[in-house]
Amino acid sequence: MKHFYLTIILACSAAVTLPAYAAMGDMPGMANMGNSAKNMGAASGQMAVTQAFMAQGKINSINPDAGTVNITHGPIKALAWPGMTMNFPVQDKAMLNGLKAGEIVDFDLAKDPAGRYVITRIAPAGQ
Ligand SMILES: [Cu+2]
Repeated sequence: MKHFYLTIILACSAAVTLPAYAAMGDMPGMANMGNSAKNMGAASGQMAVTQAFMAQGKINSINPDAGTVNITHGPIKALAWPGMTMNFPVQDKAMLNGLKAGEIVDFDLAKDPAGRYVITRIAPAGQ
């Protein structure tokens, strides 16, 4: 998991960003439109607040049984992630219905209680 190291760094910076992060809690489920760099570092143990990170990528393959989708995504600035190819679990396997390999998609990520980044929304790009 290439993101593990980065996740640790973000967690360590959570203390200084906590006030801004807490303010975001007034808008549960609201997609974070870009200016989230200073709000990142969603601390584990604060799962009452779910922050979504928007991303775009291309589907390489879909695994309905595992509930995962392999995506080559662009950089996700809010998470300080470079572009890469990786498997993402989806929140609900039904979200994979209708998706196709080769499709360009917009998707939202949120950290689950286990610290994994899970896709909470996925749709063809521009929809
Ligand atoms: Cu990635």
